[in-house]
Amino acid sequence: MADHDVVVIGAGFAGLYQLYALRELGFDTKVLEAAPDVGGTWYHNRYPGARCDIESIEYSYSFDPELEQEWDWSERYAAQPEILAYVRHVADRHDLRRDIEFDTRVTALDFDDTANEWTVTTDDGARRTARFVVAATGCLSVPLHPRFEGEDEFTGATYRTWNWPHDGVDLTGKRVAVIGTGSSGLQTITAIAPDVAALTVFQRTPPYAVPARNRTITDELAAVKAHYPEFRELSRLSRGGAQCAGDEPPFFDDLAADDASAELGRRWLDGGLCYQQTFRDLLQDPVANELAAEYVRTRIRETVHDPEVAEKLTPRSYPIAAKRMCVDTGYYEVYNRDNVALVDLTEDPIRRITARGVVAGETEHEVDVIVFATGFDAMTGALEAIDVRNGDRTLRAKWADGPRTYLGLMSAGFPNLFTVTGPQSPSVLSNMMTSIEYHVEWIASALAHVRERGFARIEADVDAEDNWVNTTNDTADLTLFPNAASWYMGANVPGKKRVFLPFVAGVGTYKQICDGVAVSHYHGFEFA
Ligand code: FAD
Ligand code: N01
Repeated sequence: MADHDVVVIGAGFAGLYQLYALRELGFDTKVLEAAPDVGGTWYHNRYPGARCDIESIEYSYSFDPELEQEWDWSERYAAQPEILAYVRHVADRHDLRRDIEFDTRVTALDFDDTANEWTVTTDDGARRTARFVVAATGCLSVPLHPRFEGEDEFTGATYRTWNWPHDGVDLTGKRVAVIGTGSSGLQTITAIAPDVAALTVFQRTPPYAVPARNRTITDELAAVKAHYPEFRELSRLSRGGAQCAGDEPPFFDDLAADDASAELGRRWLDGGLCYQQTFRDLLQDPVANELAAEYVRTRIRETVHDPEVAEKLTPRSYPIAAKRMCVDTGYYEVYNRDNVALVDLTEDPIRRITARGVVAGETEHEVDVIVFATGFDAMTGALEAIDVRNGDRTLRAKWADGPRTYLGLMSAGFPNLFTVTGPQSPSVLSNMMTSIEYHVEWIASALAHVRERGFARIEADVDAEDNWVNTTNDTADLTLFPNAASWYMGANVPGKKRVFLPFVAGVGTYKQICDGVAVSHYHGFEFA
């Protein structure tokens, strides 16, 4: 008899809700979490300026209608402390901590093909068994830290956005370098620029950033609360798991040239990631994409006073939104400050770090502090960090040429192991809360089905998986996503196979497929 019905790995938004959902169904569930507390992303990423870029009204749980009514988000995009407070509140409200073991990292999962159970090994050497395992390990939970020559010689302080000191850091009057200009870098740069003595930004690829137009949302929130269930249902059926001003975007070719520009202007003024949904085919039609990209480039030129700096900040080498777009509050304006300098690493690559600072090209930039905002081994990193085995088979070997899953939920050959927002599901291309809740509920229903029928195992069928892998790759190939060296493609991790990782056809479509699979007796899954 296994120690637990289910072991869930991770106590971020996904793991917490999975625990709640399985507990409701009477499964004996244990959550193992490497960190000392709940929150996942929002526990770890405490850098200055950290906040969500999906609107808080949408980036929140829907499973608890009373919580939905009681919780008041202060801003359109809540800051990290508020989101962490929310996660903690949910954990307390549902007494979730009693089934969570903190400071406990899962290092290995071993499947016993005869007993149909997993042995879960943790970093303290303990082992426990579970009939099922749910990996809620996060898509952006394994930080990437490229090693720069000489890093250990640096005599100043170094910080990483993904594990910023909990008591904060006083950067007042310091000379600071920030390496990396993705979402984490942008938020950090914008937040610290007014306080530091000098800020040097090391940029390898300029991002496309759209204004957040953050604001307090008392009235908006009240209006949504009046019909939250209907609001959530629309999000679940939408493409991105969140709504964009409630309308269906037009196809680019259906618009006259002036109307297309006007639409971009409207989205720009609304602010936020809906900009990338100005045209339904913005990521399929290169002409539409270029128009949307050029619109942003023009805004950069208008905002940044020094034309040379503006040019360096202007993204040209990849389609807009093919890398994750950034949502900013005054990012480009930062470069009009006298205390901010931009180093373009395509002209002057980082050669080494010295005792005094960062050498890029021929110049040594002397600083007191270096902030690394260099990203994550996304989507597969956390799963592949665990030694997952079934006899001679390992997940790492199976995924060496890219992940292979059925629906992003299971991988053939590894029965009774589910992933929440796994590769080949919409996950990072969506409002993650919508995708997390959908997966958690789907997995809970599947486990209830297994139990009701008296089965001991559920496993993805190889043919179904092959079809799904082909579908996800083929649909991605119809888009402009593969034209960017992005973390969606695994391109930011040296040696990682370049394969487009998420399912591109949208949350609503994906839900219809997975709902259909479930009602057709879990077509494509084998039970024993
Ligand atoms: P996580 O929050 O990553 O939690 C996974 C947990 O698993 C972590 O606590 C980790 O410690 C634990 N874990 C991993 N491996 C192991 C192991 N082997 N053993 C034990 N524990 C383990 N998404 C959006 O949709 N909107 C946003 O605005 C948004 N903003 C973001 C901002 C930042 C700074 C980052 C980094 C990501 C953001 N994301 C956003 C994505 C975000 O990761 C998800 O929205 C969401 O928080 C993921 O929740 P999760 O529970 O799936 O994973
Ligand atoms: O990471 P990133 P992130 N030398 O990979 C650069 C979510 N998120 O943590 O683009 C020099 O985007 C790298 O350069 P390049 C969101 O989904 C959301 O910022 O690879 N530079 C890039 O500029 C996001 O997409 C929010 O050429 C190096 C940067 O480091 C995801 O998390 C906030 C380098 C990494 O950017 C990841 O964002 C934060 C090197 N060796 C995160 N290696 C919100 O706003 C890497 N870089 C909600």
